[in-house]
Order: sequence, then C-alpha cells, then structure tokens
Amino acid sequence: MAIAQKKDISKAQLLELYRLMRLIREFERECERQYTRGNIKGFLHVYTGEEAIAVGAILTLSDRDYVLTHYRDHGHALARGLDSGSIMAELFGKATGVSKGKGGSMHLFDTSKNFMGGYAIVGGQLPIAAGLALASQYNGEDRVALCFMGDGALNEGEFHESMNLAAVWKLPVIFFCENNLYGMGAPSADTLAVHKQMYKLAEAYGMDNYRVDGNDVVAVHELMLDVVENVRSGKGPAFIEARTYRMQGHSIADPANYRPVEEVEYWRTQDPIPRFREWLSSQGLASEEDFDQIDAGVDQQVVAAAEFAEASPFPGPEQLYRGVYGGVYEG
Ligand SMILES: Cc1ncc(C[n+]2csc(CCOP(=O)(O)OP(=O)(O)O)c2C)c(N)n1
Ligand SMILES: [Mg+2]
Repeated sequence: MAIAQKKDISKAQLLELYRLMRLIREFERECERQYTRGNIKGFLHVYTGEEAIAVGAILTLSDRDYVLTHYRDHGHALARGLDSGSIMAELFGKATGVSKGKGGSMHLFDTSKNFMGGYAIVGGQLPIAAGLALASQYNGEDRVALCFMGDGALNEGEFHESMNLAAVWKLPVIFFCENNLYGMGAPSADTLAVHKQMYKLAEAYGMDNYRVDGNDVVAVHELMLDVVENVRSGKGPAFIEARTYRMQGHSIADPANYRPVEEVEYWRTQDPIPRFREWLSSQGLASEEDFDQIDAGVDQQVVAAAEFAEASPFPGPEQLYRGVYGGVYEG
C-alpha cells in the first residue's frame, strides 16, 4: 500500500497527477449517469480503478509523442489533455465530438494532441503504434509511441508480430500492458499461460521489460520517466506490465457477478486515488482545503462537459460521406 517517491517530482506535478486521476474518476461517473439517461448509447467501458496508469505514464511524454490505446480510452484521452467537453460530446454522438460524433466511446481521436485512437479491435493499435514509431525513426525524429493494451491483447497474433518487428528494428515504442486480471468475463488465469508474469513475454523478443504496481501513480510515473528516456535515446522498444483492477464490469451492461466478493473487496482497498491522496497528506504536500479546491474544479469541469455535450447538435446528413474511405477527406 505504501508509496515511495525516489525521484524529484515537483509538488505542482504531483498535484496535477492527483487532479487528473480525480477528473477521470468523476468523468466516468458522469458517463454512467448519462448512460442511464439514454444520452450515451451502445457500449460504455469505464476506466474506474485504473487511473494511475494513464496519468502516471502519459504525463512523462512530450507533446510530439504519440499515444494509442484500446477501447477503454476515456482516461487516456483526458490524461493527454483532450478537451473534456469534446470527449463527452463524442460519447453522445454529437458533431462537436473529438471524432465528430462518428466514433463514440471506443474511438476517441485527436491528431492535434498526437492521440491516435481509441481501438475497439483487441490488439489493433499495436501494429499502428509500431508504424508510427517506424515513421519517427525513418524521419530522424525523436518521437516515442506509447501504446496501451489490456491483458487480453497478449493472446492476439498482432501482439507478437508487433513485438517482433519493434525489437528487430529497434523502434521507439513502449508497449504498456494494463493487466486488470480479466478480459471481459474471463480471468486471465484461464486464458493466458504466463498470467502471473506477463512482462516475461517480452523476453522472447529480447525486449527490455518491467513490472510495476499499476495502482501507484508515483511508481508508474517514475518508471516511465526512465523508460521514455531510454526509448527516446535509441535503445529500442520496451514492454511494461502494470497490475491493476477493473473496479466495475467489462462494460456498464456487465454486473460482473463472476468475480469473488473478497477479490473485489480487496482491490477496493487498493483504490489508487485515496491511496495517493493519503500519501500526499502524509507528506504535507496538500491540505484538505487543497483537495477541496481541486475536487470542486474537477466537478465543475465535468458538469460543463456534460452541458456542452447535451447542447451540441448531432451531425447532419451532409456528414454521411465525410471522413470515410471513398468520401471527402477532411483531415
Ligand atoms: C480481435 C477482437 N477479438 C475479440 C473482441 C471482443 N472483445 C472485446 S473486449 C475483449 C476483452 C479484452 O480484454 P483486455 O484486453 O484485458 O481489456 P480490458 O477490457 O480488461 O481493459 C474482447 C475479447 C474484440 N473486440 N476484438
Ligand atoms: Mg483486461
């Protein structure tokens, strides 16, 4: 449970890590409310419980680096600084959404932030991340591609193909596995031969590999500071496994009855947000008033995001053939 800080991270940066984790938690709560109201339809996968990973990792990147992720993508998008109103509007299917209302929850995208999606196909983002890293290397740039995936992606052929090519070509890509112990209703213990040590899969490709406590934002952040530096300097790709827990069902429609009560209870005690908050207090880095102020700002931002989404128009019929293959390309 303890958090140990080893590197020099400023107080302002630590508080920003806290603010973003709180923002993601509150944003996801609002998504659930809006889903119940019928404003968000289809699948909705929330990131509740896993906030320390996206926040701790993404805040080590430069603006020019790439971020790619899977369909549980709201947290990564918020951590990358995509506009919260435009993310919510996307979930509502509105024209003001980050993907113009055509992508929905699983396909958030914003090239201005080098946030290259949001992929519903398990493992689909891995070859794309390798391709972006190849482009960076080919063009002599020092951009790194950070590619998140769930533990379920490790069983995909695309995982092995991407890992192999990235290692052969020493691509500047970081493969970051969010091991939340389940893929839909299946425990990874039932589906993955090396479920206790997923990071060791990277050894087969001669790739640097690490394991970190995914509910400790400081540990994730510190590890990533080193890994990003190595990968950027041309030492080749890296693989990270962060152990965490999906606090809710696979999607909002999943009551997750297949999980033992004791397991859920245990992981509740590992919630990354109260854990970090208690640590910040114990270090004298934030007072109750500081937290109240941050929390109030976050609540306001989320309410404003929902209001913006609700007031926005749906895309008109003229949008039907725009932004699709064979249609009108708008960039
Ligand atoms: C190629 C492919 N196969 C199957 C699915 C159906 N599917 C959607 S989510 C999912 C589980 C993925 O689990 P994991 O990667 O651990 O992500 P998590 O939901 O735990 O974050 C599956 C099998 C899919 N979307 N794509
Ligand atoms: Mg999983």
